[in-house]
Amino acid sequence: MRNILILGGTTEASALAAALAARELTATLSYAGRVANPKPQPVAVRIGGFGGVAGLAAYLSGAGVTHLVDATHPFAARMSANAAAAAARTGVAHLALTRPAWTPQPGDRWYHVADIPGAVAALAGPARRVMLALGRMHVDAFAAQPQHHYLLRFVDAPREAPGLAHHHVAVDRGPFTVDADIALMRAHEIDLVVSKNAGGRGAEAKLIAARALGLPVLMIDRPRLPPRTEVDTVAAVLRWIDHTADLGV
Ligand code: 3Y8
Ligand code: NAP
Repeated sequence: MRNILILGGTTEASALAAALAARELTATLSYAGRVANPKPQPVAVRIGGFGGVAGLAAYLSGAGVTHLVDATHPFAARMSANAAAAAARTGVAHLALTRPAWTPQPGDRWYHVADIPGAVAALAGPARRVMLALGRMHVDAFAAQPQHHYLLRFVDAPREAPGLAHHHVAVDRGPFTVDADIALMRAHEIDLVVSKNAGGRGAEAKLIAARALGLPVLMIDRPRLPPRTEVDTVAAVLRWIDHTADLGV
């Protein structure tokens, strides 16, 4: 009896949940609980942390999970590290569903930085109008460069004002569209976009909009993740589930 746990929070996780529901396979999608109203799913949903590696291992055993699919965001490095460790500890079959990193296209003006601190350091210099499309969790780091005007985009309205002297908050959840992102950048006279190299299509609109407007992009490279088997399509996950189930693992 297959019992699949999806670590979710991405477009790919939702697509996998839909495919598993269509095949009437037992599956649960897990959210961290970062936003007020996570997207409804056609499978069971659980919300909240597990309590580190030990908590996840206990959950896997207690819930009789047979397959663990890590479909979290490429920047959710702690969750992915915990998933690999808990799968190794319990022997539960483990696979990552991720998406290829974006690569610069003709007309792109990308400047790569290694991480959030690197992006903050790269913003030293005269005041600019910066679109920080990084969500809510890293905004405070940019207070080290208070000279800029920041356009922030959050999933939920902030409970308290972000610690940036000059900012505007746009409350919106993706997937975003190119036309809307072009209009947003024009309305706020943006001259620089800061982005994680998330990959996928849900956050890509801002890169296409920046290209159309000839704007530079500060691209934050992905954190290192533990070694694991990775696929980048739902079909590959379904084949893996069928194959590992046949092996009785
Ligand atoms: C809670 C669950 C789906 C999933 C949709 C994807 C696409 C739209 C684009 C910009 C970039 C950003 C952010 C982003 C996108 C998808 C995907 C994606 C980027 C939801 C969701 C949860 C979250 C958490 C949220 C983070 C934030 C990051 C906003 C659901 C809507 C910036 C990542 O306010 C907060 O605390 C938000 C926190 C983690 C990163 C951060 O550090 O702030 N995602 N986003 C998940 C949970 O609780 O476990 O409601 O759908 C999901 C999606 N957001 O099923 O359609 O596949 O990634 N999410 C980034 O890429 O840089 C926005 O603004 O251009
Ligand atoms: P993270 O930093 O890697 O994880 C921190 C802790 O949050 C984990 O140790 C775990 O707590 C909990 N957690 C994370 N993802 C979880 C999940 N899917 N289910 C249950 N608990 C989870 O993670 P994050 O970057 O904050 O991401 C949180 C969520 O937002 C994930 O669903 C991720 O896919 C989504 N997301 C993140 C980004 C991003 O930029 N980071 C972008 C888009 C979507 P315990 O240790 O207690 O188990």
